[in-house]
Amino acid sequence: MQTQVLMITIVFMLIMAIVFARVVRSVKSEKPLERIETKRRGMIWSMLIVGVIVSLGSLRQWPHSIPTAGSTKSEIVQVNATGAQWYWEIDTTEIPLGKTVVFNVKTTDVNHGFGVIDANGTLLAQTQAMPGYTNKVKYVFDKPGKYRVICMELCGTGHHSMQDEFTVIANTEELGG
Ligand SMILES: [Cu+2]
Repeated sequence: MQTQVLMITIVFMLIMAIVFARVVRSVKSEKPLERIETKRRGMIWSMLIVGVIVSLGSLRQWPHSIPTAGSTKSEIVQVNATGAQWYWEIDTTEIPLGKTVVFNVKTTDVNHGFGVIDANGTLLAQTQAMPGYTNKVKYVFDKPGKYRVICMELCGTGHHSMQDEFTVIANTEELGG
């Protein structure tokens, strides 16, 4: 998707550059003012129309639905994560590969930032842990291995130690439910 957006942006920028160059050229040539004015109006209208078409075409699919990997409701894995100063409590250490996981994120005290990162430290999913709320974030893990849960909101002196981890396992038969 990012590549598509980049391509659309580049194409659009090229069109704009061509239009700009043509406008500059038409201003330089000493045509009667009226003709230039008509041309300018035509260009503004065509740019508007192109803009509307590109926007409608590219923005219609947004916001993205979260990939559910074809999971039915019973196949969705619920994981409860509770933040507190200064630890995460996650009710499982093993998560199945390729299934939709819903993290139900809570806090027992102050605001925390629930973030799931992979072994390279890339942030994969995040949501806020807020007093009085259960915030949900969905994710489908497509690589087995170790993942870490970190806190993404400065929540006190022990903030940096607010980490936990879980393993994504390919063979879900090993999991006890
Ligand atoms: Cu924190």
